[in-house]
This record gives sequence, C-alpha cells and structure tokens, in this order.
Amino acid sequence: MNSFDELIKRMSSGERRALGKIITLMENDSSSSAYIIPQIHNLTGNAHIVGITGPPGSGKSSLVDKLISCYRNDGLKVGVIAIDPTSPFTGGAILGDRIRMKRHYTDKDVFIRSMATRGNLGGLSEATGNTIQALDAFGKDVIIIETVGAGQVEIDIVKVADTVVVVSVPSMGDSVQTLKAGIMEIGDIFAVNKADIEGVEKCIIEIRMMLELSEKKGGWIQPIIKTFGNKDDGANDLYESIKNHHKYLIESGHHEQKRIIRGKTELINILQNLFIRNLYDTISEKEMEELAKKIANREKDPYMIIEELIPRLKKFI
Ligand SMILES: Nc1nc2c(ncn2[C@@H]2O[C@H](COP(=O)(O)OP(=O)(O)OP(=O)(O)O)[C@@H](O)[C@H]2O)c(=O)[nH]1
Ligand SMILES: [Mg+2]
Repeated sequence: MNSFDELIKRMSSGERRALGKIITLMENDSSSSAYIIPQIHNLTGNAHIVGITGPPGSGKSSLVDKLISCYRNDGLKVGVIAIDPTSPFTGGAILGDRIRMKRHYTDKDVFIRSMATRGNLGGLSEATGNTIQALDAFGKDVIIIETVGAGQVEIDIVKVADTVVVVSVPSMGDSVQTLKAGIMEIGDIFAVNKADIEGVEKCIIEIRMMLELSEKKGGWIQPIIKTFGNKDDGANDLYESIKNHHKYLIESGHHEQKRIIRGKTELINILQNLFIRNLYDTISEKEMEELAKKIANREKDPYMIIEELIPRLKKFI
C-alpha cells in the first residue's frame, strides 16, 4: 500500500487530519488528484453544496457561522470552503473567516478550509472542485462555499453549487445597482444582511424589482430574506430557505440537471489545466514572451504559432 492509499483509507475511516492532508496534496499537485479522485469518486454525490457570495464585508462569514450552528443543531455534518480571490499572500479574508467561525473549529463534525483561487483563468480552480469532492467523500451532509464577489469567481459558483445565496447589505446605497445583472441571475436566494441598519426595506424592493426583470428560475420563486449576521438566530430564516430550495431541486428534477452541469465543469476545468500545464512544460516563459513579441510586431499570427506548437506538446495519454 502506498502513502496515498494509506491516507485515503484513514480519511475514509473518518480521520480529519488525513482529509486535510489529502486536500493539501491535491491543491499542490494535480498528479496527486489524478490518483486520489478516482479512488474517492464513488463516495461522492451526497452532499448539498451551498454557495454564499456577495461583496466584501457584507457579512458572508458571519452568516456561514450562524448556518453552521443551524446544521449542527439538526445533527448534520458541515464542510466549509472559504475562498479568497485576492493574492494567496494577503490573507485578509482568510483571517476574517478564522475569526468569524472560530467557535466551530473545535467541532469534529465541522471542517473549515480557506483557500486562494489559483485558477488559471480566474475562475474557481481545479483545487476547489477537488476539495468539494474530498469533503463529500468524507461524509459531509452540506458543503458551504464562501466566495467574495469578485467577477468571475462569484459567477462560477453557480457551476459548482446546488443552491446559491447572494448576500447584499442596505448600506450599499444605490446598492442593488452595484450588484451586477449577472449576479442577480445566479441567486436562488437573496439575503439582505445587516437588516438592523437603515434602508433594508428599500433594498428588498430594489432586489424584487431587479428580479422581475431577470429570467425566471423554473418553478422556484427566489425569496428575499432579512438576515442579521451579528445575532445568534439571525440566519434561521435563511437556513429554512436553503433547505426548501434543496427539497425543490430534488422534487423538480433540477438537481440531476445541476449535477450534469457540474460534471461538465469538472471535466473542462481539468482539461484546461492539463493543457496549460502541458504547454508550460513544453515551452519556457522566455520562449512564450518571444512568441508574444512576434505576434505584437506582426511577424507571425497566433494561429501560425499554434500550428507550430501543437506537435511539440507531450502526448496527453
Ligand atoms: N450591523 C451589522 N453588522 C454585521 C452584520 N453581519 C455582519 N456584520 C459585521 O460586518 C463585518 C464583516 O463581516 P464578515 O462576516 O467578515 O463579512 P464577509 O462578507 O465575510 O467579509 P469578507 O470575507 O472579508 O468579504 C463584521 O464586522 C461583522 O461583525 C449584521 O447583520 N449587522
Ligand atoms: Mg468572509
């Protein structure tokens, strides 16, 4: 038995440290993922995956903290992935998650992981997908993914989550306008957080108006819910809505459709990464720079260069 098999065995028997190690291995090296994922894939597909997205500081981590408590009161096991879209070195949002969810770190049925997005194309990375798989295989009933609203990442969440919660806050002033059209469309549930501050009703009306203009989501009417990330029971209504949405997905058959979309996303993410890694294994950054210069000074066009490059790539299989 090699060390991977040993770790997988330990993870399957419920050892949290093994789970943490497996996630780190897959984060750092995709050849580990190519070994690990096939061994755990048939253990996955059971967790409800919930995305929580919204502007920086809107109270996402505070709400996740409250939601964890709701799930735990119902005896459910929770995994959390908090994604920091900024540089892996700033640690700003990651520190916030640590503080906000502190009380759950010692609960053995809660596993919280912070990670930076390192996706080549700015979206959610291959590592995020693999972490979801690992948590799912570990037996989590729900996996909550917190992403700061930052362009591509917030939109991508819809490709991995069953249920997407979009968080906004009243103090955003002409707020909802700043929630771009794209983000309105991905929300299954809208949480108006910091409902203790002025302007909450106006914010709800604005969201409702925007929703009327956007595309409907089958038979699901997106609820708009007031939340209080600073109160103990401030996310109870949100919790009920998330559970209702899950039930709706299963009963309507949309759940199956989402799984197919997710399968496609996984495949494309892995293929893209495989291709780009292959490319950089073949040519150096310096050569890439030189080729780019040739395109810039019109010595060659990109298609010409690609034709020359493709035969130089390693065989994939
Ligand atoms: N007044 C008020 N403050 C809140 C509420 N919910 C959260 N906060 C505060 O808002 C601040 C930001 O909360 P976080 O939960 O860290 O927000 P976040 O969206 O996770 O922030 P980032 O991950 O950094 O984008 C904290 O100081 C919270 O205490 C609320 O309902 N009312
Ligand atoms: Mg946060």
